Amino acid sequence: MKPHSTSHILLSTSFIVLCPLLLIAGENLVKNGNFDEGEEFALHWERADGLTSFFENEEGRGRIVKMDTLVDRDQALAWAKAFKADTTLKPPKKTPIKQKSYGSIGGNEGVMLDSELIDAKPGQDYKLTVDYKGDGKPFVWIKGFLIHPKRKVLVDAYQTRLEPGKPSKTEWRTFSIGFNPTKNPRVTKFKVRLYSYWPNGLYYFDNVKVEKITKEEMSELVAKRSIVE
Ligand SMILES: [Ca+2]
Repeated sequence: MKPHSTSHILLSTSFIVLCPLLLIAGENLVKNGNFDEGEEFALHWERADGLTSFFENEEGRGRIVKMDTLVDRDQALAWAKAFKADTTLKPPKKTPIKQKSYGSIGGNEGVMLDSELIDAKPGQDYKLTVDYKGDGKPFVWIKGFLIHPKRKVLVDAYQTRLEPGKPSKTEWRTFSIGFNPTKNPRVTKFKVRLYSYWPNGLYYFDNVKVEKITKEEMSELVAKRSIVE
């Protein structure tokens, strides 16, 4: 029996070693996280409205998301409503507004763009990564949902956010956080929300990634994180 026991131990050891490697090379759970899939607009993302949010191309990156928070609030809200009802409408020309005006969408609701829903695996830790450059610090939210038992609609049940530490106005930098949406065990779905607000200006996003990570990676990310969940 002895040789058998030895090989069993060896197999177990290699299994333990391989597991974290497989997880590091984890697939991106955000569909079309680089925004490059799709013709006129990025597939699997909410539609950019052409006044406050845009899908643009940048050399070497393919498609990216740009947000402009220096848009008159009333105009932005009216357009958001019209665009939601009919996405074939042409975006209006921006109403002029002062750079530091609090009457902007950036000084109020902010501008946002959501990913599709992702299934939350119970107990699983995840890493969110995003490339960012722009005039201010955006938030990249993780919004978790439970399904209302009677009404069968999604209900907010978890949220956390990535806030870039030292973003640059002109150079792309990469930022990450760890998160676990099933900290609230009733959460079954989550999504990513790109969000920018103040100061008024331009905010750029690319390569949004959510991947499964090990407990060890999670501990490292939590230790690095300045914002406590
Ligand atoms: Ca891209």
